[in-house]
Amino acid sequence: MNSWFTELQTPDMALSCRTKKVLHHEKTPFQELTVYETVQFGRMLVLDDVIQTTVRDEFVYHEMITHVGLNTHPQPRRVLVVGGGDGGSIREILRHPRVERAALVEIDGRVIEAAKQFLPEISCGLDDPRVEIIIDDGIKHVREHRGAYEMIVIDSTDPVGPAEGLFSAAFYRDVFYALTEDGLFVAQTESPFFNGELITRVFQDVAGIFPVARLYLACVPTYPGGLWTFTMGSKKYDPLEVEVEKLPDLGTRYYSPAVHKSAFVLPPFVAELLKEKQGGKPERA
Ligand code: AG3
Repeated sequence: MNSWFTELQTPDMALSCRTKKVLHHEKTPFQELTVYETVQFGRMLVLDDVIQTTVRDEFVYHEMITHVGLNTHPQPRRVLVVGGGDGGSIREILRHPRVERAALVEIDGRVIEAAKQFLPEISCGLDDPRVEIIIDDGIKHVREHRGAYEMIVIDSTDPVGPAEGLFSAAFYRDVFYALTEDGLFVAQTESPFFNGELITRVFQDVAGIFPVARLYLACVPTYPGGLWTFTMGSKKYDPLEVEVEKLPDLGTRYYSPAVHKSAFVLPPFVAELLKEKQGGKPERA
């Protein structure tokens, strides 16, 4: 068998993975959802022909979108994931002994169901008693919950279609108010090679709303360019001031105390995207 799934990562570049099988395919009310069995990366979740996660490399993204923030906040008791219906972020959040409640607000309930059925390694935390699953628009949920969470993880798809609003200044302002007075958020913010303008704009917006704004990196082989960015906005705690030597070992495979620090070391072409805005003062919008 010689079938390939190809994601057109930009109009001029593609990533192809050889597939053994289509395990599942459906049109949900929101998108087209496919689960492939691939040769290189194991099972792979694809939404509207865009790779969301694979069993072999998901640990990088899910560890890095959660543990950096969870270890920056001293008491992350209530954590919200916006998007992330596959459950990978929730699984990582539950590793933290201080977390009492992990809420997931996902617009497309079918993603959760498909992940439970076909990606058990990733979705395994979703049945934990600390987890609350809310099928709703994340933008609306965040707007309607004030001071409710110590940490919010924005585990979105690319900034097109339904996820576009999750990259807007108005949404980051709502996130600010949905957080406790010392809360912080982390959002996935795409590739520094192909989404430089977006990264600059998001960083500017976040630095205008939050006293602390930081960008960090991780390497995700199945995402465009391989190098991926995360943006953190924090009301009080600075991830660069964490005493990493004191952090417990949670058995993570990409994240570690040393990686917590090194992820913020930016190559000049990435630092250039932020210019003087890194750590920017709160000039509230
Ligand atoms: N969120 C999607 C990241 C963006 C991937 N982009 C791409 N392949 N063009 C991941 C969801 C995992 N919980």
